[in-house]
Amino acid sequence: MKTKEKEIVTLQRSLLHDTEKMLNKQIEMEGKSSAYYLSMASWCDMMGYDNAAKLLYAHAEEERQHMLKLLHYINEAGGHAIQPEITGIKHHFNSLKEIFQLILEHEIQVTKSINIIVDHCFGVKDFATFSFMQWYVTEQREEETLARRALELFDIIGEEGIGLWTIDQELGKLHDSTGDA
Ligand code: OFO
Repeated sequence: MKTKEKEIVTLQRSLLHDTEKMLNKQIEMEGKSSAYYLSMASWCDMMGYDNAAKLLYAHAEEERQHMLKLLHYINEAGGHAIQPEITGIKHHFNSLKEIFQLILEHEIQVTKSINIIVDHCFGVKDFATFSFMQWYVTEQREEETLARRALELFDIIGEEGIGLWTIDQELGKLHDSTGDA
């Protein structure tokens, strides 16, 4: 590339290389979340947990939006957002409760990853990305809370008799009350 062209490309970039790499890793994580929740939704659908399935289909769609939001941000900032390879998604689950346990574990990992990016951005004084990432910080708080609320239903209601049916009904209400997953 000629020196002049190089200068222009450098001027167009407002993202540091490290930050771009971290955001691309986060794209992959959000893409995996989307595929993971779609797989869970399909399992719930197949098992007849209609409300859990509805909640998880919506959740999968939301995660895709989280991925796209990052993708657009990177490209707008002069970087190159990479479409991630998604493999190794789990398709079989032991129970409805296991699904929400896995979701909580997964969301805690996502929160950690977001916090690392936020900490990095603050350290390198990339305040634009720091500010952009605040939306994800808030979102993670909500998503962890939702998974915890869902898990509480198993303790409060119990899985015996019509327990699982009732839990599925309550998951539907949880979904309606948050307006998302
Ligand atoms: Fe994207 O918030 Fe969950 O993973």
